[in-house]
Amino acid sequence: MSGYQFNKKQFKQEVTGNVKKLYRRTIEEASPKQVFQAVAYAVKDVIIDEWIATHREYEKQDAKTLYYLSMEFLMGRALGNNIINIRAEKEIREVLDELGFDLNVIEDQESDYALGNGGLGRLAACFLDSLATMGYPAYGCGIRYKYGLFKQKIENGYQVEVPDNWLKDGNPFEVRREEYAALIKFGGNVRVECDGNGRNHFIQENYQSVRAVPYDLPVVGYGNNVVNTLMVWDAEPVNTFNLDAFDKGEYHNAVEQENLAKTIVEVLYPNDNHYAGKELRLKQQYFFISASIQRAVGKYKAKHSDLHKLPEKVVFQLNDTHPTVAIPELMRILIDEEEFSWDDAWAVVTKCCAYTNHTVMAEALEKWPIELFSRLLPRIYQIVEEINRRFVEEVRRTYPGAEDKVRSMSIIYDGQVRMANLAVVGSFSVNGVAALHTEILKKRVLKDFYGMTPWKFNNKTNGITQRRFLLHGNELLADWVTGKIGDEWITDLSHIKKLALYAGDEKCQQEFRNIKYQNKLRLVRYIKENNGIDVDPRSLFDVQVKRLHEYKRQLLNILHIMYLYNMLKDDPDLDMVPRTYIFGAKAAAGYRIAKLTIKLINSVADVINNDPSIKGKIKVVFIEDYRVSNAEWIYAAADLSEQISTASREGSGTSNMKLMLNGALTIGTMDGANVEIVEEAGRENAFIFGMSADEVIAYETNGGYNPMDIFNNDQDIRRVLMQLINGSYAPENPELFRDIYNSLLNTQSTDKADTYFNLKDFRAYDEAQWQVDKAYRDEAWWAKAAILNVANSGKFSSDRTVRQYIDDIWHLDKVEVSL
Ligand code: 26W
Repeated sequence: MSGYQFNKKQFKQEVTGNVKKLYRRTIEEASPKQVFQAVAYAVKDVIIDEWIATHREYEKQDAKTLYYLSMEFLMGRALGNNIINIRAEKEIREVLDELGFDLNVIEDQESDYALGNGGLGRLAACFLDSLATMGYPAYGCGIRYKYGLFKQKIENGYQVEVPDNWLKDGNPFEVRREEYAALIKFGGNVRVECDGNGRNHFIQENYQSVRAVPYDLPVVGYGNNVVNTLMVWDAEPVNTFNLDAFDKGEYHNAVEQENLAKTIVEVLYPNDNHYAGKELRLKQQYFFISASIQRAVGKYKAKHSDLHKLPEKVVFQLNDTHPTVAIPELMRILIDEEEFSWDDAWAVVTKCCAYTNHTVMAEALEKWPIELFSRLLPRIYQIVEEINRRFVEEVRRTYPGAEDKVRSMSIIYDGQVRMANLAVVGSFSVNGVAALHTEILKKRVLKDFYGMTPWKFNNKTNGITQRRFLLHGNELLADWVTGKIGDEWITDLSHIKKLALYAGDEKCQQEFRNIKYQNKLRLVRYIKENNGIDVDPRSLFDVQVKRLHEYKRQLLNILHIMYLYNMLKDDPDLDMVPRTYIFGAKAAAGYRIAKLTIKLINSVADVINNDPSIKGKIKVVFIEDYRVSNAEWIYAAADLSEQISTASREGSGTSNMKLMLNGALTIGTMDGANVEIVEEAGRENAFIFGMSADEVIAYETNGGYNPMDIFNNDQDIRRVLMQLINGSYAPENPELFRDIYNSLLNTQSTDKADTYFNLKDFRAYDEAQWQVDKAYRDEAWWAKAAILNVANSGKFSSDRTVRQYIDDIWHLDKVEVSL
């Protein structure tokens, strides 16, 4: 399989040599951090030849190339993943052992590449892993943020954001590609010049510019010699301060250009599913998009003369609306620089661009005020106006007199540029990320577009890479699976189905339970070290890890814990399976109610964890700084996977898949990909509860519901809600959680209350939780159901997802690389 023979002796020499060269130290004197750098450079040496060979092969075959355009790539750590994918885990572990170091400790020295917020960014990372492993020519294109997603500290129960200076020790895997730098222009004005042939030329002048410099990061395929590239752009001033500018009195402009370069890639916006409308964000978008499109066109032109055939060799996938300026930017290049006619340019653009929608949350939809958009991107705005003018004409031709359709589909409307509408109009494919989500797009959010161009719409249910989330994250289970059914699952997860044979076998169940127990011990140690909390590894590990958002309903979970605690206080002998409730979640820095929910979870944890009267039946743990690297350990240890979003709101969810793959059972609503998870795992092996998407939407269309009725009629719920405002969990400040109370009941204003149906779903959730309690007591049943969850997770590999994108949208050809 692998084209090279891993040479242990040589690798060992390289590691010791690297420590000397980099730090003037012998290996005995080196710190773990220094050994990390030395090992990473040695691994890079192995990778680099494959990397060169891969791109030589792509050139030779003149293969069609995917450019996956995304503002976010949540890669996590690289070293461990790269070692696994070059298939040298065992050998490198041995080498390090011989040198007196533990590979796990060395891996722990690396910072996560946290160039993303959550689901969307991690999905992009999984896709890159699958594309490389399956041998398809693909680039990830993104931004080399100087600061990734903030690190989360919990102080006195509150989230505190700490800058993530992930590059401070340097990144051994990256390669700067100075030779591909591009110029990006902002602002100024557009001058129109008519030439002798009656053709208009559009010239942007008085602009500010920055230089975009790409850095390549290797994306290593699993055991196939393929190394693809994640290309992330850094910004530099065009000419650092020149006296020239000073002389011409352009001093001010020179300073501004320098500042622009400094700020543009400074930091990742920490909002997830919430659009803030910041000018700098639009700058970031245009910056990396213009650079990436220029690069793709430049690469194509190096080999081909006719840009009309660009769609035969290039496809751009737009990861949500964030990269949508790709559509007018490609128009600009074709028309202004390549002298295409409008129609010819439009034909090319709409054959190259495809758009993925990830969310139906209204507040996530990007809309830019015309004033801002046209000031920052004057030429791009002209092009968007013309796209819109022609599109509106087409709508009116198709539906004479239907001005409601013009209103709903227009790209420019009410003083704003609607990016989702632009993305749909300029793309040949529009996809949602789970079956239910795509249906909601077609029936509601993008209904009129679906009516007009139904052929564009398709579903691509998300997936995750089993190489990181089982092979790397859960070594014990991975080895066990391989022992039972062989290792084909690593590159084709459909094989994992064979495990079903063993689900009823008592000995296998025992082995499975032991593995879960070992993984729980690993997490228990982590929790002890990081939170100082003692957790019983024999308790049921109930896990909700994901971004903190009201629609994801961490609140429902913690309210239910408060309710259970009340029951236990009333009856300390209450017969229940001991549980550890594990939360992990970052809240956007400006999302007040989300941050208050973190405080509530920690306050409840404080009270419950320190109350001996409940005999340790409940523990609540909030894991600080939930991120890709510690997520791998949490999934491995989970018994129960909380997927409890308000139905219709979660696009897909992907932690639901990662937890399933690691043998956790799902408690969840019929939302996102949960629907398909239950279809695969069997409804009897999951705990489904609550309102359906249709019911939620029906309530909303009729103006919501009145949570007061529940508050007035359900004494237990009422008691829990009162504890939010009577100091039960904040004796020093009883008003602390008033805003949460109000969000549920809203006694003071006419705003809708409990818009996420927490109270409405509470009783159904409680019932499902008692079913969990009952089921967990039957060890054999639980182990069988857990094994069946693993066995039925085959559909949720990102390899399957990527295969569908390739067959239906990208049409790429597989490339073999031999050394
Ligand atoms: C403009 C601010 C902003 C930032 C990020 C708006 C929207 C986003 C993302 C689309 C949020 C996101 O990550 N969505 C998640 O995407 C996952 C991958 O498809 C899905 O599994 C999740 O359900 C969806 O919430």
